[in-house]
Amino acid sequence: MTSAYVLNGPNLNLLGKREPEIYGKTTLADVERSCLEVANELGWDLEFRQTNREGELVDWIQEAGQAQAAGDAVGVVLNAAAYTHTSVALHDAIAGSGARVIELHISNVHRRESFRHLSYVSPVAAGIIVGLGVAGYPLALRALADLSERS
Ligand code: CA2
Repeated sequence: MTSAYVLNGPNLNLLGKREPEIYGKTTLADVERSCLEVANELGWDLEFRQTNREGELVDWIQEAGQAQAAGDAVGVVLNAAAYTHTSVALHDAIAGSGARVIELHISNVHRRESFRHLSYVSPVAAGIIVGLGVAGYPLALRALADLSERS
């Protein structure tokens, strides 16, 4: 079955447990459930993962790119969290693997500190969803479906 990857970066394991005024009260397990509903509807397997390690995100993006090239995956919803703003390695992994990536942020990073305004992911992303809360995750999966049908 075709897979969709939802990859989450550092500290997102704390979602719903800390800073609810910024990120809300929904946990990452709740987000996974909402993604599973959409994946089931679209007939996809879901690879929903979180890591605090940059290199692990690089490995997973390469894995997704290879699966996509083999016709076994539609792409990646990527909330790279703080690595968004720092990681040339993630930029290179996306560009080098050819993975179709929707960049996602729960908060509106453009209303926050200026260091969150720069993204190394955006120039190699197919699209970006920012500031819609955790509702952005299922929307991003639907966007992957649209994009993969069009290409
Ligand atoms: O808004 C987003 O989704 C972010 O990617 C979240 C990152 C932040 O560094 C980005 O600028 C924007 C932070 C993820 C940490 O998540 C936490 C959740 C709850 C409590 C503490 C951290």
